[in-house]
Amino acid sequence: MSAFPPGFLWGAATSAYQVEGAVAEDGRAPSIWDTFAGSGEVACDHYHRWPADADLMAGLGMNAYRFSLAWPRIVPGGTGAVNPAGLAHYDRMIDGLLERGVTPVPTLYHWDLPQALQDRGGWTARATADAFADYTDVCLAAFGDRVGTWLTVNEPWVVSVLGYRLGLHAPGERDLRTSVLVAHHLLLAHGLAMSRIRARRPEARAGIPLSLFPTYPATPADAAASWASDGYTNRWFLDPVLRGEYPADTSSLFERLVGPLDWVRPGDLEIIGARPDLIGVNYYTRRLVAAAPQDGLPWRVLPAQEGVPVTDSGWEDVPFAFEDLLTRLHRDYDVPLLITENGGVWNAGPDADGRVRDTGRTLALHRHLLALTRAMDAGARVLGYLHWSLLDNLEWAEGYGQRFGLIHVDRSTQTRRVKDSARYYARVIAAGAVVEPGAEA
Ligand code: IFM
Repeated sequence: MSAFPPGFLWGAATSAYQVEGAVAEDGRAPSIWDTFAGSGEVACDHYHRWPADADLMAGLGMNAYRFSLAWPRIVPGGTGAVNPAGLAHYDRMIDGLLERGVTPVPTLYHWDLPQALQDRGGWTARATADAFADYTDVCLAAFGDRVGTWLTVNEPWVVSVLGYRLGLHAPGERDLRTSVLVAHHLLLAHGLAMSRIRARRPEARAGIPLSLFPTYPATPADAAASWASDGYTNRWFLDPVLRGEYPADTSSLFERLVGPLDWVRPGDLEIIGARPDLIGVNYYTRRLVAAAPQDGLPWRVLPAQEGVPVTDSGWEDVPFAFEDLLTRLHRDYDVPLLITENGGVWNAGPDADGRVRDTGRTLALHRHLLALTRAMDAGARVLGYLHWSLLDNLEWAEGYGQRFGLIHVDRSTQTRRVKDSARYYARVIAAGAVVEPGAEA
C-alpha cells in the first residue's frame, strides 16, 4: 500500500488520570485510582498545559487526539449533580483542539471511576452501568455538537482482570467470579452508552477500545489451550459486542470455575451486541500459551522468548502479531477498526544536546506501520492510527518509570521534548505513507 486513505486519523492517545494532575481542582472528586495509588496528583500537568501540548500535536501534523473525559470531574458523585467547571475544562479543550485542526476523540471511561460509586459497589453493581449511561448523556449534551467519534469503556479485560482477579489495578480485588461479573457490567455499560449515543447523535460513530492479544500455541499440542486463552482475553469481549453472544467454550469454562453466570439478564446481550461503528484496537504484544494450569486457569502464558526482541518493559516487540490481529479481526468480525493504542516502553532520555534518541520506538513504529499497511492491503478497514502515548505519563501501578511517550516529559520541570520517534512519525504523517526512518534511527 503506498498511501493511506483520505480522512485517515493520525494522532496519539492519553487518558485523564495518567496525564492531567490537578486532582483536587475545579470540583473534581476522588476516583478509585486516587484511593488505590494516589500518584496522579501532578502527572504531566496536562490539565493546565493542554494548550501547549495541543500546539505540539499540531506541529507534528497530527489531526486527531484521543484523550479521556474524567467522570469524577464531570459528575463528581458518579450520579446526580453535574460539575459545570468540569464540563468547561473539556469544552475549552475540545474547542482548542478543533482550532488547531485536531479532531477530538474522547474516551468516556478510562478507569477513573468516581470513588463515590465504588463506595456503592463499583463495577460489581449493575447500577454503575446505568450511572455510566447517564454520565454519557451529560457528555453528549455538552460536546456532541463537536465530537464525531466516541469511545466508550477502555479495555474491559484489563479493568476486570487486573482490577478484580489479580489485584494489580484499582480497586485491587482478587476473585475470578467477581472479575467475570465486572466484565459483564462493563460490557453492559458500553452497550447502554452506545444506545444513548445512537439516540442523541445518530450521525456520530462510536465503539469500544479493547486490549487485544494475538495468542499462539507454544507447540502444536498447545493449540486447545491457546484457543481457550484467546477466549478469555479476546473473544469474551469481541463476541458479545460484535455477535451478541458470549463464546460457548469460555462460558462453559467460567461456569465450571465460578458457577452460573446468573448476572446476565434477558436482553443484556441485545444491548451489548447492538453493532458498533468501530472497534478500538489496543495492541502491544502477543501471547504464547502452553497447556499447563496456572493461577486457577487451565493454561499458562509464557514469558518473553529467548531471541525475540523486547521493549524496555520486557514485552515482546513482534509487529507480525499486529498484522495477524488486524487480518483476523477483519476475517472473523468484518468491522471497521481504529487503532486506539499501539506503542511500547523505551526509556531513552535526553542526551547532553537535549535530543531524545529513542531509536527503539522509531524502529518499532516503522515496523508496526508496515504491518498495518499489510493488513490494510489484505482488506482490513482501518480508520486511523493513534499512538500510545503522546506523553511520558503515569503507567498506573508501575508509576512513572515506564516511558511510552512520543514526547519526553521531565518529571521535575514538566519540560516537554519532542523525541526522535515523534519526528519520524511527523514525516510519516506528512507523507501520508510509511517512510523509512532516517536521521531518527
Ligand atoms: O497505559 C496503558 C493505557 O492506559 C491502557 N492500555 C495500555 C497502556 C500501556 O500499558
